[in-house]
Formats: sequence, C-alpha cells, structure tokens
Amino acid sequence: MSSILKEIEWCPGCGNFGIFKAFRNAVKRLGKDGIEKGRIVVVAGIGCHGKLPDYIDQPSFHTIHGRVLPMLTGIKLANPDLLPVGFSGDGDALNEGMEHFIHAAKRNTDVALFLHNNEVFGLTTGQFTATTPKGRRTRTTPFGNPEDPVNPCLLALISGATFVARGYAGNIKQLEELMYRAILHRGFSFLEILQPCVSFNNTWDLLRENVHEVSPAESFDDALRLVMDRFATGVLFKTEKETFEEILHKNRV
Ligand SMILES: Cc1ncc(C[n+]2csc(CCOP(=O)(O)OP(=O)(O)O)c2C)c(N)n1
Ligand code: SF4
Repeated sequence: MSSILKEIEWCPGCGNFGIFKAFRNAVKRLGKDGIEKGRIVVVAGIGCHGKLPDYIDQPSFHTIHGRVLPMLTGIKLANPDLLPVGFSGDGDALNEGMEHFIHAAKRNTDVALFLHNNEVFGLTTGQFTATTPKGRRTRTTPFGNPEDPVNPCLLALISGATFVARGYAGNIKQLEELMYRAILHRGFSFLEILQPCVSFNNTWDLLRENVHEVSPAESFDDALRLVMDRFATGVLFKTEKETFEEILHKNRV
C-alpha cells in the first residue's frame, strides 16, 4: 500500500489532473457497485503519469520504464480476483514497452491499460515519442518530427484488444465512464487518453476544438475506420473473447 503524498508535483494545468480525478470517481462508483477498493490494483510506469499512485490510497506499484503490462499480467495470473489497472505514458507504453503492448492485446489478458497520450516524453522534458505527430517540433526534433506517428487505438485493435476506447483529459465525466467500463470489461481493455502537456506540448486549444463523441463500431471493419479519426472519443470497439488467464487456469486443472 502506498503512503499518500499530499503535494502534487504535476505542472499547474497538466492534463494528468483530469485523468486523476476521473479515476478517483470511477473507483468510487465501482465501490457503490460492491467492488472493494482493495481489489483494484494500480501499476504505473516511469514518467509524469507514473506519479499517480503516489497520490491515491490504493494498492499500487511503481514499476520500471515500459513494464506496466508484465506487472499487470503477473498480478492477474497470481490472483484472478483482482482488477489490475495500469497507467502508462505514450513513451512508456509505445517506446520502451511496445512489445509488451502488442502481446498483452494479442493474449487478451484481463487487465485495463490507461494511456496518458501527451505525445512527448514529459518527465524528461519534451523529447519526441512514438505518437508525436509528423512535423511537430520538440526538444529532439527542432526541425519537425520526420516520422509518422503510431495510432495507439489502431495498434490495440489490430493486435487483438477486446475493448478499445479513447477519452480526453478535459472531459472528466466521459473519462470516468470509460474507465469504469474498461475496468469491468473481461479481457484486454485499452483506453487512450488525449492529454495536454502544458510545458512541452500544449494541445488544450487543439483538443477543445476537435474532440467529439462517437458511437461504438458495429463491426471490426467499422472500428478500423473509426480509430483513424484521431479526435473521436468514446468506446470505439468492444467484443468478447476467452481471456489469457481463463485459458491458462483451465489447462491447469
Ligand atoms: C529504460 C529507460 N529509458 C529511459 C529512461 C528515462 N526516462 C524516464 S521518464 C522518461 C519519459 C517518460 O515519458 P512518458 O512515458 O511519455 O510519460 P510522461 O512523462 O509523458 O507522463 C524517460 C525517457 C528510463 N527511466 N528508463
Ligand atoms: S511536464 Fe507535462 S506531463 Fe509532466 S507534469 Fe508538466 S505538464 Fe504534465
């Protein structure tokens, strides 16, 4: 159990505040449904997002860079009654931890991953990551990023995730609902959160003007089209499939 730090170290105006609030609300709501707080185990990676467990009263683990998903998988395998929830950055999940992301989705591990996508390495002061848009100037791409970005929802979808959603740090109510549904989903739940980093990639205006809510896709092909709209929010795709843990536990008896 983490001891809670009172002083929050995120920059004033950071999108992490909205994500944090939405998660606390989602946990409260799950509590009203009879899900004890102690069953929701939080794992975070290295980065600004990784400080989140320091501020909440939840069983939690601050792991090394890029290793949120192996931790979540181990927790679920050891005790299937737990609901492991991971918080990761775009750098953490899609640079350092890319292979774990694809494999967790492919296996349909029954965990939830919340990706704080601020399109930069925040804690290390603004280097470009796998999701930085092409042409964007960052500390390491002063003439504009020469690479095409990874689309996290598209990657989750084609890798096998059975729940794919996108939210926005500025819409706490919707984010709470998406987190609540992701945690309850049986299988790999992926939630990308569009997150402004006021210090190194301030996208508040861009997001405020462009994000919009959509209805879930009715087929996989439909979902492929939906995830390509980078500002579409909501549950984008949802399906049912046997989970990794179910298969392993069944084969053991
Ligand atoms: C293996 C490894 N490589 C690099 C680092 C240095 N490092 C620490 S935090 C960080 C950036 C984290 O960025 P991101 O995951 O996008 O999270 P954010 O800070 O934006 O929330 C990096 C590169 C490290 N700790 N370990
Ligand atoms: S550097 Fe960016 S992501 Fe990190 S706390 Fe500041 S605004 Fe938030």
